[in-house]
Amino acid sequence: MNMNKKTALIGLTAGLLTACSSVKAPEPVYPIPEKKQVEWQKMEKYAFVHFGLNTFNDREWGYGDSDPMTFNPARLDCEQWAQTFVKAGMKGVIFTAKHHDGFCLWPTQLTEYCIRNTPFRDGKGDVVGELAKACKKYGLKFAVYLSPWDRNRAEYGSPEYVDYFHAQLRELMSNYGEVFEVWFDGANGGDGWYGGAKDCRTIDRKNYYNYPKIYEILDELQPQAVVFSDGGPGCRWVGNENGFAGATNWSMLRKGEVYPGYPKYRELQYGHADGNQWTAAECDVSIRPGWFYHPEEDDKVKSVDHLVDLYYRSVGHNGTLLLNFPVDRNGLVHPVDSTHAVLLHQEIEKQLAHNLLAGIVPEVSDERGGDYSAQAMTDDDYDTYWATNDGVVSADVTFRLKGMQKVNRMMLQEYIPLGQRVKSFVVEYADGDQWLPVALDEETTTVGYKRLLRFATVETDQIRIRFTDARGPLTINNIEAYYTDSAIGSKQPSEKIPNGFAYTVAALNEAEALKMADGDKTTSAMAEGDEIVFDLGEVRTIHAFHYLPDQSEYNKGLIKNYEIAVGTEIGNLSNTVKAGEFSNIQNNPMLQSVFFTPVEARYVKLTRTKMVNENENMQFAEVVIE
Ligand SMILES: [Ca+2]
Ligand SMILES: [Ca+2]
Repeated sequence: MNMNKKTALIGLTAGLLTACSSVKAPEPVYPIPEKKQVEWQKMEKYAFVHFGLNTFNDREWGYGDSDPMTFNPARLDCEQWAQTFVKAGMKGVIFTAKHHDGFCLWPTQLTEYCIRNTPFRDGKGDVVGELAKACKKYGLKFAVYLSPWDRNRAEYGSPEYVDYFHAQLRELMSNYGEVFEVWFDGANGGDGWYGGAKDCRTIDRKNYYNYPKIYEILDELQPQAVVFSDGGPGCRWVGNENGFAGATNWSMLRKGEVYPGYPKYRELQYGHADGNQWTAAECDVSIRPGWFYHPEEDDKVKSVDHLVDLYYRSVGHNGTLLLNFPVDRNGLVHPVDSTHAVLLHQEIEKQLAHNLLAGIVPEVSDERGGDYSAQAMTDDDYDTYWATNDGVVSADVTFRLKGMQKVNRMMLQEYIPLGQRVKSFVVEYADGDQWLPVALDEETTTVGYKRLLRFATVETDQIRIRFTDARGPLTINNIEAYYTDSAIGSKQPSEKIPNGFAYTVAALNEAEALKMADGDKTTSAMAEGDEIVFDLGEVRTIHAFHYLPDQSEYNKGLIKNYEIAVGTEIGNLSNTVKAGEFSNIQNNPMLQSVFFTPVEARYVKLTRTKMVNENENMQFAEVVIE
């Protein structure tokens, strides 16, 4: 435990200098990350490369029968990849050494289905080796993806294949220097060529590959590597391939619960609040629609705007961003892809360039003191943090700015080596003599390694963060604030109606209910009584309720105060997830969005506790539950 040693050392040094400043560090709140997991998270964004036989056969998942003779990139240049990634601010790269088709991009001695039997460099090529070398030269970390599923191998499904896979891992881990991560894909078993059998094979996803043995091999050969799989153990899949984590995102999972192909994978966006194993989220996404190169996707590369938004919702949601580049048939990163990736990096650098809080010592409502004082939040040192006293799980942090300033971005970090703690917080700004919350369109619950907030611009001379609940004393190591006039990737409270789950409303006939779910702002549904219950048809994980009031000239049936309760059974809707006021709805009846801690529910009950006009029935132009 390097951490404890270091803490002890700090305590000792302080004790020698002045006896009174030797304040004890807060106890860890378990689970805590291993040191290598903290180092991994600090990488923040790194590249993925999908390249192989699929690239030359226009496939996403090769069946295992593509002819190795088709693999022949004319201008393969791993230095071009590495230079691109460095310019795009990436700290490393993960390469598909073997995808599901079983084809190996290094000269393995364990199968003939590999780069030795291609025309590329007369069968003497080694893409894994070339990339490892280029990474070293350009200061990038290197890692590999090795598919457990193998649609080429005749023995797939039998114990012999597992021996083959372990030997393959051992070979790959022995010859290319240190890797920072090993990526095991959750897609496993199904149709394949399987040595010509062309059949369908299912495996026991939990036990077939003998993962304990795999971890043993990795501990022996690459102890610093973080192991990716759907449920970790090193880091986890985020539950989608769109590149974002939930705004609420715990870096923990309940040990042993999640396995490759876990059916409740959507939970992985949020983690398990009561998890007992540190397994932070990695957000994988391709810069194009597909993971492998397809020429018809040259004009479908994700826009810079889209990529910037994803950055805020991955790195800024306590995850890492793993951005995939489908290397093309020449063996190069396509120029459109590299341009967009570099612009993403430059845009983030620009938006978060001038920290308005640098060096300002905030006022705090509680302080442990000693090394754990308020100035540790703005000293630009990752390893110093402000902490509250034992037993204090809520506190206010108030920054007095240098005069009136525009602000619309914030960064918060808690000191994860001691565990993830913050459960909820509110960001406010001073407006004259009152404090108002900033307007943002996501919940402010967890912080973790890093939380980035985008909100409607405020002009103020004071910013206050109210930490309202935590799993232990607060340990905040960094807070920053910014203003940007760039609209790129800005996700501020929008007029756009989001997409949500389908629902029915028992109290309304079908035609009336449809009016609040037709995406048409001009049609409204009316509901009598004090409450309305939405049935999602099945249990879903939900985190938001959006209400677009009647948009007609008279804005009928405006709800002023509300209560939202949820449940899995119609008879028990007692779990109130949020109650409050739709502020200023009378003057500005725009989309009202209520965000809450993600919860499993089938039924959502909205209760009107106050109407703008008490004699009117509730009206809804649209209701979206997501
Ligand atoms: Ca600090
Ligand atoms: Ca409508």
